[in-house]
Amino acid sequence: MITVLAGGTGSVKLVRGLASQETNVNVVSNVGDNYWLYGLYVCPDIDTIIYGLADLLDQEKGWGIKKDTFNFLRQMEIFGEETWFRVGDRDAATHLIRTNMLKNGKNLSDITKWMCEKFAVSVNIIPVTDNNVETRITTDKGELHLQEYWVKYRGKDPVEGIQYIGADKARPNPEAINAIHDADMVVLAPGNPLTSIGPMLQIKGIRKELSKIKKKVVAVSPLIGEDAITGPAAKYMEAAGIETNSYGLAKMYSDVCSNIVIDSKDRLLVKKIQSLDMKVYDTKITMKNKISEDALANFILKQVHV
Ligand code: FO1
Repeated sequence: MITVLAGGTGSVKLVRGLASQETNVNVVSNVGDNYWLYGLYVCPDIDTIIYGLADLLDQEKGWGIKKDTFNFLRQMEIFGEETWFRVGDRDAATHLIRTNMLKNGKNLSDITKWMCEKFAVSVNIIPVTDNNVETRITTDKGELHLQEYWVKYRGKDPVEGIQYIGADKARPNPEAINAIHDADMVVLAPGNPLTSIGPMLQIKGIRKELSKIKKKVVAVSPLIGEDAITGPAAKYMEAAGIETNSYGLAKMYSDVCSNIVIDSKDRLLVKKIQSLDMKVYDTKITMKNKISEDALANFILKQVHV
């Protein structure tokens, strides 16, 4: 059994690769970038994994449903609402039904299970917590929700700090704890270490459980050289005072993880990372198509010995 801690568009490709080769896959999903929009509860990381596994994901954008229409959003614009967060019509149905179920007393875990059934997704997707955790980015505009920083202001402003509001009090989902505890291998997906994986590591119970079984934990780097393969990971790492390369990542994860997969182009970092008492594996980590998704998943399943 494999458990993947996942968040963001970088994670879905690896989850897809692993799920195509291993039948028993659990995904513990980040909730820090969940966002309330027009009274609807949007859970981008949960939905991206569900859509990705259901073959509905808009691959080009990395979020939302492929070939979705935007009539609902157009109407909101006519009503004078802000429309920078591009929710498609079919996607809006997901948020609407989720919000209704929450109002009727269901928790996010049960709703996510129900949704997986409706989308015929057999991977078990577990929100890391049913409590509210919100990732906020501090800039000279003040403290912004991650979606405001990244989507509304296009991630342009220098980052002064990152906060995880509610993470210290959040109760880890017991199912997430079990999925970590019982797994043969736990994979920290190549998501953004500060805004996708980071919010989950801030939840004490999750961090503690991972540190107990850290020999079984494998991180997959989202960086090659000093740059993230996609997205603003390097920018956030720099703001957090973390060296922006796979060594910085390894150091950041070193209390919860004993194994790391880095890109072969970063082989020169191997010795330095080994000095952190970590096993280092190198291969091609970019996943541009199904072949490379499967190749990386296969490498993790066959070559990484935990
Ligand atoms: N990302 C964008 O860059 N622009 C958008 O308009 C946008 C809308 C959106 C709607 C639903 C959803 O689930 C995700 C959406 N995303 C959008 C992606 C999201 O901002 C982030 O990529 C994730 O939160 C990072 O994990």
